[in-house]
Amino acid sequence: MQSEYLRKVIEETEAKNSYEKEFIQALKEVLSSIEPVIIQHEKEFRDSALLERLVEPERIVSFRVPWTDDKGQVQVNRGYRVQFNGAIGPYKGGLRFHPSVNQSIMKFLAFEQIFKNALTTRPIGGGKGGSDFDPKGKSDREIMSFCQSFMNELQKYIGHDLDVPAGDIGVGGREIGYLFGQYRKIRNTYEAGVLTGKGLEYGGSLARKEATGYGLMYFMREMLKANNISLEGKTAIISGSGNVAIYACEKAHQLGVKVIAMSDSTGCILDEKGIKLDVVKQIKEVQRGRIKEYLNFVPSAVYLENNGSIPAVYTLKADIVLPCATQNDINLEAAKLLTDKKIIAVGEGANMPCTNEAVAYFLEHKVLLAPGKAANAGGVATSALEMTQNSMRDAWTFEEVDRKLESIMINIFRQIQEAEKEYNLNRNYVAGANIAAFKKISAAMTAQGII
Ligand code: NDP
Ligand code: 2IT
Repeated sequence: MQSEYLRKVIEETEAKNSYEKEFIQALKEVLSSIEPVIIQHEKEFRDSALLERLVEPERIVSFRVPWTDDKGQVQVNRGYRVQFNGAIGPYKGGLRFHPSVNQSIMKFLAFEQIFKNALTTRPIGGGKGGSDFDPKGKSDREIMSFCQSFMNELQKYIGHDLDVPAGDIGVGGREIGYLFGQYRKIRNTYEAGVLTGKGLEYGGSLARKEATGYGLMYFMREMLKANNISLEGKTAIISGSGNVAIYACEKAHQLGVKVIAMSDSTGCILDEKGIKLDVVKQIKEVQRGRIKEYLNFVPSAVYLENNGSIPAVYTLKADIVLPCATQNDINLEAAKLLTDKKIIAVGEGANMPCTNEAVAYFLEHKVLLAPGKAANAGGVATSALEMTQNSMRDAWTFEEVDRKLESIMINIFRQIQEAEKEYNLNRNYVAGANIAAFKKISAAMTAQGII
């Protein structure tokens, strides 16, 4: 590393947050790749402590969430909201309900979100929240009870011009409904734009549910096109079978890609004839079951249980790999295995699904890598479109929202290409995305003074 200033900021931030490994991982990936811009503006950034301010969240709240289960037993979880950077607009980012949630995971997600949101070109800053609550196996009544208690506290910190949460792992339409209802009851006002991912009956946007997965495939099409490769006729494997995975699969099929495998945290299904998505939707969206149940509908498919350090889905062979589950799903070992199988491209539907070592390996071996903060930005971009519709008290058609989403994804790829050209990045789209986003964020922060 050439920049003394950059090295110092990374070292000091790491020392100060040494117990937050996911946050440090995200920080290092971003900061190391924006060095060419830092070098150009080193004195200005150093004098205004721009990087020191960038790595310190504007605000973090952590709170107690007591709720009562169906047996009458009181349970206590921990809730979070990280409001990382509001220079470009109200804090915006999802809520994650998963037992693994802790402050490090919240901070890495919120940090990534600042850059992702900048790339969308919509006026939204970066935030994230959630809880270590585990929705698996809970009744609807328990989910509602938890969501209401969570909102009792969260409502103090959010608002349509302040901070606008949405879904993420474990938070979908059902949870957003309960959260919105409680916010409305407590505030005694119909503030539609305070949450996105709402139901269509009460202010939600058409195509928001589909947006992250669809956007991922629009981005992949652009990236491959720039490398003279067509998506059509390719095969793909997808990790995960939640919101992002399902709609990535749907758009992949529409674009002529055959998806042969999907997974959940216990294992994957392989269907060489092409995944039957209506079956996956029935299992995951209606029954809230396990991916293994696919075999009850399609007996010719194969189920592979996870065992060992690589999720089973990554031991399969395909042209395109779409990690749409969770962070650090692809480690170096998995990256080597996939590269040996001659994959063409990886599209990060999830946030930080590849370890930094895996990213470096893919880049070194010329696997085209679509970084999450660009490739999965379609979800939050469409959330911003939902906010716009809420402000206008209007509702656009599916086609209108989808068209806007597509042009946002094309524009994100263009911004990355411009950075690629300007800084000679040679198809390193990870660096391209980080640089394009950082230029915008640093300009907004500089313009607003030292705050
Ligand atoms: P869902 O809760 O709908 O689905 C998550 C999927 O990932 C499930 O199939 C889940 O399996 C699987 N999974 C596997 N391992 C894990 C693990 N260790 N922890 C959590 N989940 C695991 O979430 P989404 O589809 O909304 O989110 C998937 C990813 O995409 C996340 O990284 C999220 O941050 C990112 N993302 C989401 C956006 C959105 O709009 N929803 C936008 C941009 C990014 P199981 O059921 O077995 O837990
Ligand atoms: O990671 C993400 O971008 C999301 N979970 C979506 C956030 C949003 O506000 O729609």
